[in-house]
Amino acid sequence: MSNAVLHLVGAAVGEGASDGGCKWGAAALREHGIAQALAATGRTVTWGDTVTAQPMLATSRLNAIEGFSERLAGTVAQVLRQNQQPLVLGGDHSCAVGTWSAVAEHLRPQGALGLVWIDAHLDAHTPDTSDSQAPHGMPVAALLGHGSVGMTDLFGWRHKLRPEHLVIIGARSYEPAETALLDSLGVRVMFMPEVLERGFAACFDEARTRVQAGTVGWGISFDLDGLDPRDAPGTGTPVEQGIRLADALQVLAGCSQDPQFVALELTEYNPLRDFGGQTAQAATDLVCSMLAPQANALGLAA
Ligand SMILES: [Mn+2]
Repeated sequence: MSNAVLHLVGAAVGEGASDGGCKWGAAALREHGIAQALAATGRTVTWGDTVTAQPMLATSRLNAIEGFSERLAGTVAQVLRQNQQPLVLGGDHSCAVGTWSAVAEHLRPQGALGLVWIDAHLDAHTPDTSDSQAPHGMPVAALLGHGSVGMTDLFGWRHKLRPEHLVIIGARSYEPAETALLDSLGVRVMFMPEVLERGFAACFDEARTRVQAGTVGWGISFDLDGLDPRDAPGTGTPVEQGIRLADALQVLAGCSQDPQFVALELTEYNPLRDFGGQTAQAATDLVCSMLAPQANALGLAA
């Protein structure tokens, strides 16, 4: 749906993380000019509502994220009903629950959702396994149907993602409970040593093939901490030795051209940890590369 109107949705949530700085990520990217940069690639861009987490109305941090997820999901579902393409800008990664629950709900009458998850972390904790109890470490588990009902059962149904329709790329910081869950479900995880050995291009190619098999639509949830902190220091939870920005820009260029590409989410931009706008620019370049109407709009190889 590369000709669709690109509809930016801000996800102003930091309550899912221990350091809440990501709450200001979407506003900072907007200020940086991400919408204008996307328009300059030739896309028609509109910026709809920013959905804001409201912890003062909640009984706990988890409860705050549950309420936020429901409201974000409602907003994204409305974008999809208008046949527009959502670009959700986080926000800590707990926003993925709302984003992808809505996409799964939208696709449900036709079939299943496929998802490529690029991240330094596995985000596969549940409230039963998480020491920090930070909800931004839980969205993968929730989308797979594990965790608090308020995160797993949006739109009144569970298992938004089937394990074989998910591939995680770039993981290098995780806990045994997370690998135990993902192993038991059979989720394909490309840990960072594999990415370094095979190259990001080969890994993404395999991931795209896997998430397209048996699904009717797919998307990418890109946690900026999947990138190497040398290229993107301003993230919620940076981890050394990640995917290099230049590789990501080249490999992901034009990926939204695929007719089954439904939505993109970019998360964990923390402007309080950025230096000179380096990470904001990296985020802007990334979304422009992925969403440009032609793969070579930035002079990049297809
Ligand atoms: Mn994440």
